[in-house]
Amino acid sequence: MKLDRITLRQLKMPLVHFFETSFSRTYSRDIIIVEVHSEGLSGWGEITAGENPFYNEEWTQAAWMIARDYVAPRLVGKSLGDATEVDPLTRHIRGHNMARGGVEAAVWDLQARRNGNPLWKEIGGGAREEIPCGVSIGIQDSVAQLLEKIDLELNAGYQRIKMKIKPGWDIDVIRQVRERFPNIRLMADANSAYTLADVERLKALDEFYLMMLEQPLSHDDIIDHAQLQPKLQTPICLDECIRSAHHAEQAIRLGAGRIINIKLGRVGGFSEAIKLHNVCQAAKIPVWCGGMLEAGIGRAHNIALATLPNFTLPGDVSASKRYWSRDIIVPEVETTPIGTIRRRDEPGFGYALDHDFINHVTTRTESVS
Ligand code: OSB
Ligand code: MG
Repeated sequence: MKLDRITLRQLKMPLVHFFETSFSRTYSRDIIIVEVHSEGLSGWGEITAGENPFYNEEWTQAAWMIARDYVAPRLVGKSLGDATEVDPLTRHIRGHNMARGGVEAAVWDLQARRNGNPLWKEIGGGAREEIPCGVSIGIQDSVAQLLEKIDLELNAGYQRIKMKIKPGWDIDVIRQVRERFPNIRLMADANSAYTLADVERLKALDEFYLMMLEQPLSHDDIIDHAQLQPKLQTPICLDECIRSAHHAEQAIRLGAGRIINIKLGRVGGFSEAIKLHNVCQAAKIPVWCGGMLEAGIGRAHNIALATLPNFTLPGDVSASKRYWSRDIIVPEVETTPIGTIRRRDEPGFGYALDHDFINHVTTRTESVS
């Protein structure tokens, strides 16, 4: 696989509804998509960095520069045996996993297309034909709005509800959700909004029998989570603090959580995501696929990833229409009435690109050759 050229495109895409976490509210996304050109074929990836460095240190502008000035130049002109060679070629770039991972995923897509395989087969997935889906529901302006949204998503068939929490939008809100929906699979994601000083408040959540509590403590902490987990009945799920398979090994060894959310970008691409998946599988720690408000390319890559065997819990990968009035792929990602997404059998990530629409929402383009 000779990599001839890498093109970055930045897209401006308004969300159909704002998305609020404990760290910020987003109305519109600035998304970078990556095209890797090779001998007349192209592979596509998406860089999942947010608009601000609040989820992790990455953000669109920085990711653009890292991809253009550090990742792409290390790959362009090289002849690769296969996509596993991308990670070692960019690994000495410290951090910036999303920028590295978006390009890495594009090379996997390219390889799948060259081999005429669906991406899920290329990465060794395919344990299931349909992936189980949940939804992530942001902090709302009122509890009434949250209840209405949950009702809507349950009616659409989604298998579990994740609600975002923060101090002041937690115990009382979850209590009202539980009163209205006593039997649903419910979980909460704090995005690092608490510290060990909040142990009593977090213990109070046990009464709501949540499936899990996601990343309650600092984005870069494992040790405090290990201290918190034995004090809670609710399983802790780690997100932000797991950036590599090695972190997962350490977290599991310390007992910092019982579940891990795997995000392709956060860990730097498919190679590392697969390693992390395997570490968790060996330790009997179930995983699920997280999301970063992706457009269609990132969404499709997540679907492929979630066909690996240990992705046994419903993930945050959901229908395009929950986020976009029009997605950049055709067809859009859709769910079945039982809250699953079917994997696709076309070569590569399995959906067609809507090039006209991509051009329409592109705000800048640069190529490295
Ligand atoms: O913590 O999982 C998170 C979105 C942006 C940043 C962080 C997170 C999220 C989500 C959204 O929960 C999941 C999705 O893409 O549907
Ligand atoms: Mg999370």
